Amino acid sequence: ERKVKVTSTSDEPVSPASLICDPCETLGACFERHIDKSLAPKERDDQELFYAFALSVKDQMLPKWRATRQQDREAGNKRVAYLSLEFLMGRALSNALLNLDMNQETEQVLKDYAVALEQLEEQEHDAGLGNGGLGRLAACFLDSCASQDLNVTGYGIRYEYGMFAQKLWDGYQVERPDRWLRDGNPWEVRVPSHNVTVPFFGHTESYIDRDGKRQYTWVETQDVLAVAYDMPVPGYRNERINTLRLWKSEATDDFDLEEFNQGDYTEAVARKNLAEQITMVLYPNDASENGKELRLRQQYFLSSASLQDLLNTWVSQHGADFTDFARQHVMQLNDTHPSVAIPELMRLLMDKYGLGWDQAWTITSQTMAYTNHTLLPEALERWPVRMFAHMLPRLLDIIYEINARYLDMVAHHWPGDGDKLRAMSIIEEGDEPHIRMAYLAIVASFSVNGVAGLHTQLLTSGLFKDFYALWPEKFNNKTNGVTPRRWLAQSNPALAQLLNKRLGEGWVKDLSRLSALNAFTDDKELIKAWQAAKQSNKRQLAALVKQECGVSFDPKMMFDVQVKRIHEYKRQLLNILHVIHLYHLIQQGKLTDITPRCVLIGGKAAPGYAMAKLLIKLANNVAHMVNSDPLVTPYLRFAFYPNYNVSAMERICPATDLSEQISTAGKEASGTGNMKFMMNGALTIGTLDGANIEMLEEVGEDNFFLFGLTADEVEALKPHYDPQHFIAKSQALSEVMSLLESGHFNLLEPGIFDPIIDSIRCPKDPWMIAADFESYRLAQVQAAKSYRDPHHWTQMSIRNTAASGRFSSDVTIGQYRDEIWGIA
Ligand code: GPU
Repeated sequence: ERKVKVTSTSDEPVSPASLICDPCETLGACFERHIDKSLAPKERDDQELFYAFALSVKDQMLPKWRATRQQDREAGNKRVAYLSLEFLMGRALSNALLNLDMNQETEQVLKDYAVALEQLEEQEHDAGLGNGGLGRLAACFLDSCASQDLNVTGYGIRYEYGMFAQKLWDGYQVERPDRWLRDGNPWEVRVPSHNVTVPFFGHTESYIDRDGKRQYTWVETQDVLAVAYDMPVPGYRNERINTLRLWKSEATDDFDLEEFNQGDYTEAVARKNLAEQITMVLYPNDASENGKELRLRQQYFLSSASLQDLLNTWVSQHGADFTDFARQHVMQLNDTHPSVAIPELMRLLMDKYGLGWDQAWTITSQTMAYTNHTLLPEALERWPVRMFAHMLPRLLDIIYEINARYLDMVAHHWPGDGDKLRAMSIIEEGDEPHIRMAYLAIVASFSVNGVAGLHTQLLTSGLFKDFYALWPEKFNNKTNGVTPRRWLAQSNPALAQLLNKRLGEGWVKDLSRLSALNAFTDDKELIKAWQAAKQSNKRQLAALVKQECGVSFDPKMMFDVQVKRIHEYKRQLLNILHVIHLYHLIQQGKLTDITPRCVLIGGKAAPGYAMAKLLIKLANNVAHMVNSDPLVTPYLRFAFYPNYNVSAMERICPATDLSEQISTAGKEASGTGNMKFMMNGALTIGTLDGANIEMLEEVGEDNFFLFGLTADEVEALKPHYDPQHFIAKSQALSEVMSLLESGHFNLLEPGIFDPIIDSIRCPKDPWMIAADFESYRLAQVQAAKSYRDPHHWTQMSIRNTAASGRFSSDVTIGQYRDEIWGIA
């Protein structure tokens, strides 16, 4: 008898009883059972084998998952909810096997089925529920929280369509839908017992209660059902399985009751779509808001469902006594995207549980913590008051009340200063008044953090200066990090084995141990092994680039890589101009400073971002010219990697020699790709921006190719920036501009790159491409020169890995834990 009947409390993840395995059942037996019982009776393809295998791995997690829940409940530990519109998880299988230490067992099991693990891994769809850095940070944080045995739950949205798939047509990006759930998701567990309903529209009414107090209700709402889907988040070899709870929107049974009552049954059922649309698709905008109503619906849906879930759990254990609630909870807001949680918590506490304003405000302002991820004005969320009034009328009342009380305080601090009041108000007045969500988040949070030293400094001295004057104690820095499990142990087995041999396995949990490598930088054997690992990774990437881009990369050449979202501030253009410059030099036979290199650029453009899309086209056209000139290809090859995503990065970062982190100083809040490359022994060519500054601090200037204006210099130059001056001064840039302007890269498509050319020549160019070109070129000359000394290059590579310990998300999460969350 191997099936165990499970009696579970409503808080536990359950699978259909027939699929629950005996906690003692081996992985192999479990796999056999799933092949037998969970798949349709027919020939098995790799996709189905993957599915059955993933189900088996999940089954192995279920007992631990339950135990974790029970333990947290019984211990009465403080709960942290990480609220985020994005969780860019990528694939789960290899990560689960690593964290659960099941790789050896897996190998044994799969032997019997004559299938290689890599073959199964390739079948898994990336969970692309995020755009870029912000979403991937949330995923790295979940791994670190579980690995450090912290009671942290991720709350997000179960988008049916994740980040779009990028295809290239004639060098242009085209978007294809990402139906990542089409073949089923073996990891998720639907938890109907946690359903909640989320209200929309309707209006507010007030009444006088029995005690003579005025109370408010939100009536005639259209309710949407939020259904919980849980994904397991296994800690690294520590028995903890945390939860990522993703909400799916569904129609309630009495959705459009009116229509049902009028007898139009089929029409009414079809209209369920309106409710189900909410979680249909991820908005593919990175660091820019687009003000769409559906997006606000998503934000409110996530915020309300998650808070109701937390409150339900609390009430089921403590009744409606909220005295200790704030001591027991923190809600970390991943940017302002879920900041509507602030008025929603006020509403639930007051309207549903009958608390007074003061008690509700104390609880709210003691539990909310806000992380800011950008200074770019186009990314700061502002919602039209009109939209709120229509969709979330009760929340608008509450926001007005929060603002009124807060502005009293501002008036007290700056007496008689009407401009200050206007500037700091949560409501931006004008023809179309807006709600400034960042201001709301600051006012209501006990902690406001930036994501790198420079970023936090710029927040407190610029964007949020007035707020810093009012509440200096709220502001703090938490420099980002990345998880060494996925980004080193899992994605770079060649290097990981080398590290294990030299340092033992402790580095996986304590990345600071990598600094011990510094003692071996003269060790010939290590250097040889280090080079061999990199070469082997480069051979694998070369095969992938050949397959995906049709371009042959030679592993003996330097691999120079820039992968990230396409954005003007990240300056892929600077990189492309440099490629054009090298191409031009080579064609002229000026080979003295040339080191053979393969340049790779990858990244998605927001579908509405014309300039970003044009940059992709430029990269592809330049790549075509470079790769089709046999005089050039011995020295230079250039490819654009399509559909860059988490799984692609797992293969790219271990094989990179030179990492491009070249944003205009002051614009990249932190960067996290920069850290993944560093960990994997790439050298960075970069500006003094975001976390680059801290990376440089750790590794030293001798092991980093620094260039460009500082953030202060960028600001100082702004009023009198004259690109023509910089172009005239640089022969290299002049020649690059001439070549571009001659139409050399778009002979059959005259004029298409004019917007790019104009942007470089425009005195208003906020990204100051021309100003930094010469300094960038010289840093590239240095990098090229260094690469020609493989011994020294490898020493620098080792020093980069050795210095990367500070950028483990374990370190970052340790700081969140101690300095914001206050959890053990
Ligand atoms: N970031 Br805002 C995003 O990826 N998306 C966003 O919508 C916003 C910020 C990024 C920052 O650009 C990047 O510098 C940072 O490392 C990352 O968030 C995580 O903090």
